[in-house]
Amino acid sequence: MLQELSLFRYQLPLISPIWMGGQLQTTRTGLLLRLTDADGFEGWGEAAPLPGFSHETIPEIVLQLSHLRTKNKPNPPPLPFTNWYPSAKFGLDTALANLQSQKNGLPRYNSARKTVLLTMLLAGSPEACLHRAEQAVQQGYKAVKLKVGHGKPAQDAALVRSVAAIIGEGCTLRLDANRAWTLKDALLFTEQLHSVSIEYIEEPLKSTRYLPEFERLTGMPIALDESLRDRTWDRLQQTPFRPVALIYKPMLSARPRSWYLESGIPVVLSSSFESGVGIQALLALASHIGSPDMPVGLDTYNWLQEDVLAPRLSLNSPAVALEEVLNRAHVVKVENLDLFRIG
Ligand code: OSB
Ligand code: MG
Repeated sequence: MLQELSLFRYQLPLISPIWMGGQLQTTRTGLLLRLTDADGFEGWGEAAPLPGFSHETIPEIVLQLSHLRTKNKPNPPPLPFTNWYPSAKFGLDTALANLQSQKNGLPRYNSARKTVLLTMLLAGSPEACLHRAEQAVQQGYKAVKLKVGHGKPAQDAALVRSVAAIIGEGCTLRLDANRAWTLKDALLFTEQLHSVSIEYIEEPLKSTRYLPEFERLTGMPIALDESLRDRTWDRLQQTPFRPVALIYKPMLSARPRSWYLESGIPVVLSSSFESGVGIQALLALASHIGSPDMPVGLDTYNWLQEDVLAPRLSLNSPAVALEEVLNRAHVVKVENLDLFRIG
């Protein structure tokens, strides 16, 4: 029997300000959910809508979750909504999974897997990106992801060539343009790449209707991220266009996990600046879905200057050991959180 649902609000400083939702954010704010059962077991989850990407807000999630008056309800509680906000659903599902694993003493990750591979995110100034790329090679990363679309297409292409020269053959290069370019700019960019090998580029175009043409003209492998969250995908399905990967961010996506897994297209699980609680849930999920040699994108964690967990998770290596990051040594620092509401 579930005894209690407590909601806590956290606010964590970022290591440097980031543009989100048209604003320069210096902190990340979210909700933590704590489910407690009659035997005193706890399960933690995180619901943290991302400004500029999520459609829901924290007060809306609180309202939705407040319908779960959990006292003396069966476990799991009946879910009164069919239209869960993605972040609320992620928080609740993962809190329940965490509670279940605390109760039965079994890990919530797939114990047939020892590690999960991570990508390194290259962002910031070109110098910073090049420096990080060197670190990625030294540390043995299998994939890096570079943000493009900020400078002129030719400058971006030059940076991509430099990064590619640094990382060499053993590490793949993923790009993300976050819909920055017109078709013309995207073509200018690709022309200047010369023969650099790219694993894929996420969302190259402002106007997604030209994705099939861009793919046809350049042969560049394309991954979809934002386009899965609006109506673009429905239109693209009527074309010969085929993405090589789908970026799956459970905190932001209204699509069920089964939709991604049944698409027949490789899925790349990614984070959305979650705290350690959400990242632990994503790592557990990563061990259950997808192939063991597909690196996942959880590097946003390293953009947080502080965490709700102590000790912090160590996500600074190309392969993270599941038993090291998903164990009881990492506890939520409840005293640093604002209690929002108890249901
Ligand atoms: O642009 O893919 C993005 C995180 C939050 C919002 C948008 C994005 C991201 C990431 C996640 O880049 C990290 C990753 O994919 O490696
Ligand atoms: Mg993206």
